[in-house]
Amino acid sequence: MAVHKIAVIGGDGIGPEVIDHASRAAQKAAAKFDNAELAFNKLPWSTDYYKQHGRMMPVDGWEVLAKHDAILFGAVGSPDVSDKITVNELLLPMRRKYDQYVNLRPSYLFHGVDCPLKNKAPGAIDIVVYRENTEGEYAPVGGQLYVGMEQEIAVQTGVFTRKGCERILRAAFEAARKRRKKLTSITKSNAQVFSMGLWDDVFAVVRKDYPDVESAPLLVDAAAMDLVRKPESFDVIVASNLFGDILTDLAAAVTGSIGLASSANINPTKQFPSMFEPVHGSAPDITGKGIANPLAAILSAGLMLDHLGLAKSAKMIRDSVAEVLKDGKVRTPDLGGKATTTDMGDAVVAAL
Ligand code: GGG
Repeated sequence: MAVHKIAVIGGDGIGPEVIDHASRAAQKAAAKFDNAELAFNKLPWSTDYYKQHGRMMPVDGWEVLAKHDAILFGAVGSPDVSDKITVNELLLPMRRKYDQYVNLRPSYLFHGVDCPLKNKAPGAIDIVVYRENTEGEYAPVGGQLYVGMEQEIAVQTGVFTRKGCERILRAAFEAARKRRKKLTSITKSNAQVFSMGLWDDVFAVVRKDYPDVESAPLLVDAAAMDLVRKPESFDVIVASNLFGDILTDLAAAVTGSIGLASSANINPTKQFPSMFEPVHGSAPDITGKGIANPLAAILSAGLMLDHLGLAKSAKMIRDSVAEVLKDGKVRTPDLGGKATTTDMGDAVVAAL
């Protein structure tokens, strides 16, 4: 039986609550459908860890993580410690450190989920966003001067490299080729003429290698409007770090709930471990109430199984989630029901 080593970082808030269900669903699927074992290594790195140790992870944290085949991640963020620490000293550096330059975020309108838009049949919305994940607007480049004074200045520099643009665009085109062969490249290059102008230039070069894919550039404001007006017109969307983040929350809303939004932070070379996490954050408002929807985390675990080459179990995770949603008996409050996190986790595990 093949053994895959998985680092599990539940993190903060509802992170540990949902990731436990993702772990057990993935473990059952891998054993049952791919004869594989997942060896979980639970790591307590979180805001609580920071409060005890003064850092989000141990000094040798990166070496520890690198020994795993994949990382399953819950969420970070806490009302009592700044995001400058929680998000910026664990989650974002991980994406850069392990060169997880593809942030793949699917949005699908499942049968049994209420769509806030009128007349949308199940499956009508089926989008994958390829978000650039290591540079762009999230580059940790900038600074502040005259802090707290009237003349205070804050500068944050977006970093766009030819290599960075090219590799995410190529990854997105490859994905489009395997789907409905349609790609939309998002920028705001009419205003951000230097950085996103470079993105457009690279897009114009790369698209020539994919004549079989219908591709077009679109400004981010128009993309936001079209995601509400005609989301079915999108197949693969490729976007910068910030725009990809914003558009995927919007795509999650039009497909029913952020509680269904999964994501994979992929290092395509497999030189370093890839990381799989729900799109949602730590949700302090519902932490400890046992009502968080674990499906985003479970679907993220499915993406992890696929990345590990366990294709049958990955498909069964997705099919089981689809079955539970279609059945409609178990719905967490974000889906209009009263079920608990455990009810939902149990339903998926039973369906597997
Ligand atoms: N599970 C996702 C999570 O913890 N998100 C916190 C957050 O603020 N992430 C920033 C980002 O993904 O761009």
